[in-house]
Amino acid sequence: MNRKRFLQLSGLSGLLLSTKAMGSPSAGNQPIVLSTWAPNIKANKAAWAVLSKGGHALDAVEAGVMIPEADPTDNSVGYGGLPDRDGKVNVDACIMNHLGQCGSVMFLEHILHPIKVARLVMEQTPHVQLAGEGALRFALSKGFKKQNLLTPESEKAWKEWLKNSKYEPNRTIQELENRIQKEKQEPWPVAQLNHDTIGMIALDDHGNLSGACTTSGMAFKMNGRIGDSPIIGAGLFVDNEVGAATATGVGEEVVKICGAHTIVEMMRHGASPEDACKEAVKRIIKNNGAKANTVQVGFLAINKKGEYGGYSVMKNFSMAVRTSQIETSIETKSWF
Ligand code: SD4
Repeated sequence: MNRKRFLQLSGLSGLLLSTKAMGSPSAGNQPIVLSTWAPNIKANKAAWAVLSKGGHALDAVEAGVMIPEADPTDNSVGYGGLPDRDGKVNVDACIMNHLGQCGSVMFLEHILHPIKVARLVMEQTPHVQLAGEGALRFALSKGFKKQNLLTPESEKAWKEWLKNSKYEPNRTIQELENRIQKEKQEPWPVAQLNHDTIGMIALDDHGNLSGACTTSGMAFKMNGRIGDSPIIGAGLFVDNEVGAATATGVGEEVVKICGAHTIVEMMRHGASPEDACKEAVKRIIKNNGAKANTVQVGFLAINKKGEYGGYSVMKNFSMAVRTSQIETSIETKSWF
């Protein structure tokens, strides 16, 4: 099932365990997990299995994002991800814990769970980032097996794309709306989907925050292109004194404003999670002038108290939330 379709259905299937408004705190040190995009209710479930037993946020986010990484119907993360313009699926991922430790892999091929490799970079190397061939060699040395991440459906979508070979990550609101309508009628992968990375942030009942972000990147990107998702401070940032933030969308725009770090710093100075995300969105709007209403970027944040929020440039961005009281998805506010 494609993501936008799921989003429409998830409004029906979201479980409201009690009435809670977006942005309300989880009580005390009540755990919470927040993910980009409604379909990631499924990923939250895996994270919640860890958090609800008193487990650590780091283990929760790792377990959570492994769900879309292994899902062949998720065309923007891991296995089944749409390839670059050379037909190669290469993935980016990063992870960050409550101690400020972090690890990332980028431009990595053939590995089903890049998030696990990113965690090993954090835990078992003196480095923060490994890329390409070196990242692959490191993964293989740790026992990961090479795997073909290109599914027949993704290959078909790529061949379809080659007919025009137009790289168009930006869309007007009307084009986005049309795409959603089209997806209702035609099964994936007829439409070219984008912007569906999973960024997941969590607070555990020890009061610690962690986050993870994983993606196959923008569909039909140039070979070698790296987005925001594996960049600490862009696609993900965690400061255990303050909060955590993550991003999805056109990575170049997120990198230009150090998105996740900017949001955490806003929260440090007193902004609510939603307002901090909105401020980051405003910077993207400013950078893009008249084109701003074609650039989709969505941000999510949690603060140390468990308050959460999100904001996006254009509408149709959603977050999946799980606490002891709610399991649902919420469309965030947007600029346009
Ligand atoms: C990137 N931010 O590589 C990612 C793209 C994305 O769903 O969010 N795709 O720029």
